[in-house]
Amino acid sequence: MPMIEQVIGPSTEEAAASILERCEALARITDEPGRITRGFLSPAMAEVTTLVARWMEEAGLQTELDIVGNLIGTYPCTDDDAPVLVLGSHLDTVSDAGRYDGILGVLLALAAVEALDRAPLPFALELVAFADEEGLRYGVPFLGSRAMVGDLDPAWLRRRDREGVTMADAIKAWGGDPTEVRCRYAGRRMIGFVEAHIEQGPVLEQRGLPLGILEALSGACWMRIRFDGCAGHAGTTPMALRRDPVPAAAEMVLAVEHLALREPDLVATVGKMRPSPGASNVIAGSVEMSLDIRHPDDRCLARSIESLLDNCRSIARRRDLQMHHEVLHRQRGVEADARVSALLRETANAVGVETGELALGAGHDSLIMARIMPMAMLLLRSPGGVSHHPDEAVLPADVGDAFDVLHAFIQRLARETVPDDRKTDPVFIRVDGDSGSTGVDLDCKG
Ligand code: HGY
Ligand code: MN
Ligand code: MN
Repeated sequence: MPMIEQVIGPSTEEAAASILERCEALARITDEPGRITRGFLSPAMAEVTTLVARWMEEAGLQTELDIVGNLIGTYPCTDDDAPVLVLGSHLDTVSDAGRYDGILGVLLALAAVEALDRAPLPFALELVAFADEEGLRYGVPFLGSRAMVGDLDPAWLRRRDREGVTMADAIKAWGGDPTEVRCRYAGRRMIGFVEAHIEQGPVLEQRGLPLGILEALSGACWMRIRFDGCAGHAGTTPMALRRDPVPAAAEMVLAVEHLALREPDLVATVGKMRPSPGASNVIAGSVEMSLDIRHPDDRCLARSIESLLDNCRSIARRRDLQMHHEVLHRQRGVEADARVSALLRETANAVGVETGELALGAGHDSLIMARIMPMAMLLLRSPGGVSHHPDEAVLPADVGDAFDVLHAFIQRLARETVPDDRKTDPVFIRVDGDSGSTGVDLDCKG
């Protein structure tokens, strides 16, 4: 297999400018005029997916959409059993989002692949643009990557969006088949999944670093909690006779804050709260809240969840209310793969880019892809630490650095990936069967 020659691609500045232009082009495509919002299988998602697919094809990739709308660009490779490197991130957004969360990771990877200029690689390379990471439409995250690893909870298919459309019907209406969910990489040999993503926090900026290499991602739990009381007339119902769930919810929100302030590294957020029936002159009959709670250590996360639920039960008893809760998403924390991360770090050093190591509280598709293959993340500095907000930003120079590192990483991997008979390959694993679990390391460097 001819080794990859040094391909003269765009300059770092040209690449960064082109990537940021494309981020702007995608930012103009939204389901909510005036702000950036793209939900699972929405019209805006269809439009950005079509545009990114065109860019992928112009870069020489073969494109396809899987059954939940993930866009996959496959780099030409003649060997069907070649080990696979997967790059990418997500194209969907939260509501009123920034321009870079997810999108920048897809476009950085695309630019790095484009710069290869169709040079042959000794491994297969797939660029994935996930259809849903944020969980905006159905309240549960990572639909794209979960479907890709063959782990989409069938109960989730019955979840309804605000218009009452089930996830299964949304997938069918889009042209997919929700019964077809299976691990895309079963039986394949995997090098790993490498995701470039903005840090979304203040650490790299505080340390004066342009890029970081992920150490670990926090575990998380998304819950729905509901207090049921008794609706009534706001004017005629004496205070002493009320069973009003809204003050109970207020107590619970403060309890969430107190617990997270007390417990180091715990973060907990009530992002949604909806009294029902939701009229100003009606005492609510019930109030439903979201709870997003995260911690790097899973035992501490489990303890914190139980402590909060106990607190909710005692609030409900004291106020003569009913309390119900449903765990929507529960994900243990994950460590980045040491070998792939080392290759990323060494590559950054070799191209003269300083990096730091950091653990993240944000959830990423890497959490899910790590279930079936080695995972590593390249993080970009977030000026002001702002994300999930229109003021989300990146520095063009950092985008240029990330492009250089990703491009050089692919080239370095190509140089180090030699035919199996010499067994000096970087780590490859084979994904076995439907479980999507990983097989035994075929071989790896010391
Ligand atoms: O919620 C998260 O951390 C990610 O942005 N989906
Ligand atoms: Mn996000
Ligand atoms: Mn993201």
